[in-house]
Amino acid sequence: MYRPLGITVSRHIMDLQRMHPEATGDLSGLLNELIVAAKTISAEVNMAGLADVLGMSGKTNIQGEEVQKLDEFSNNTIKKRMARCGYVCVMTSEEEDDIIPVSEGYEGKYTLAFDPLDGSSNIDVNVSIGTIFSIHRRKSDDGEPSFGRRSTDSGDEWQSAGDEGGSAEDLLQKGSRQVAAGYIIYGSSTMLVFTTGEGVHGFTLDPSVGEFYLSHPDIKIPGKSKYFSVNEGNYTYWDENMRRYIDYLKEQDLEGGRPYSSRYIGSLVADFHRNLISGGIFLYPKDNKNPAKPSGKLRLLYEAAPLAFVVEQAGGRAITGDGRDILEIEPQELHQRVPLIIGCRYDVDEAEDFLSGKR
Ligand code: AHM
Ligand code: MG
Repeated sequence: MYRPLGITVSRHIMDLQRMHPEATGDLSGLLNELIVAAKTISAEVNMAGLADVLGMSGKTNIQGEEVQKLDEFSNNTIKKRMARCGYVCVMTSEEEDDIIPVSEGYEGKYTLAFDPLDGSSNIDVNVSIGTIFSIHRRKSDDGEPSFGRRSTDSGDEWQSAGDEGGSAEDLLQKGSRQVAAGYIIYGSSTMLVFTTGEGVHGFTLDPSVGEFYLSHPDIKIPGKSKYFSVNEGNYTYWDENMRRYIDYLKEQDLEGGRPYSSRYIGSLVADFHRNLISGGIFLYPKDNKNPAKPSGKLRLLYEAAPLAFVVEQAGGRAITGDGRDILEIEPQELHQRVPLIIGCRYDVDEAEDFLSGKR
C-alpha cells in the first residue's frame, strides 16, 4: 500500500523546538504526551459503534470490566496520562468541578486546561466531536523563554517555581498568555490542529500506522465568508442587535454576497473546524434563555480561549460581542462562560458593529 513519506507531528514539534535553542523540550514532551492521549481517545471513539461504549456508565463489557461513557473515558485518559508526564503542574477539565493536581514528584512548569470530549450530545449519533486543549506556563515559573512563548509576554510576574503543584491561580490566565492550544477532531478522519504561536498546522491521523502526518501546513482562514453557524432556535432569547445581525445575513444582497448560508452542527469543534478551513463565522452569543447563564453556554478556558488563539494565528478573530477580545479576558473562575463570536476577520468585525449598535 502507498505510504507518503510525510512529516509526522513529532518531527514537526522537534523542528519547532530546534528553532528555539533555549527550549528545554518540556513543551515538546507535553504535546507528545497529549497526542498519545488523543490517539487513545480516537481509537475508542472509532470503536463506539461496535464496542459497548455507548450508553450509561456503570455497564460492564464482555470481559466483565466496567465500561465508561466516552466523555468519562476521554477525561480519565487525559488526566491519567498527564498527571505523571512531568510537564504539567496542575490541570482543569470541563468535566471536573475542581483543579486536578498532578502526582507528587511529577510537577512540571506548564498548566493544562482541556475539554476532553466536546459536543458530547452528539456522541451517540455519529457526529464529529473533539478534544480541546490550552497550555500556559505556570505563573510561578521562572519565565525563561521556550518555543511557543508568545513574544508579547514580558515575563515580569514570573517567579521561581520550585517543584510544588500548581494552583487555580496558575490556570486563571488570559488567553493571550497561552503557549499552545488546539484541538483534535474525531470526524471522517481524526485531525489534530494546533498552534504554538507560530502559525496553525493540521495533522491527519493515519490509523494504520498510528501517526499524525502534516496535512494542512500553515492554515489561514479566509478573510471573508458566506457561511454563519449559530443555533437559530435561540433567536427569541437574543437581544435586538443580535437578531438584526442574523436578519441582515439572511437578506438578499447579491453584490455583498448575501444571503449567507447556514451551517450548524451543534458540535463546537466541528463547526469551528469547518469555518477555519472553508470560511465562516460561528456565534454563541449571550442570551436570556437561562438567567443563571447570561453569558451564553461556552466556557472561556476550555473552549473560547484555545480556539481564539488558533483562529487569531490563522488570521481570524474572536470576540465576545460586548467590546472584549476573547484573548484579553482575565478569567475569574475555572468554569466561566463567555459569549463567543469567532471566525473570518471581516465577518467578526461586521458582527461587532451590529452587536455594539454601531450599525
Ligand atoms: P458540551 O461541552 O456540553 O458538549 O456543550 C458544548 C456544545 C458545543 O460543542 C456546541 O457548540 C454547543 O454546545 C451547542 O449548544 P446548543 O445545543 O445550545 O446549540
Ligand atoms: Mg464542551
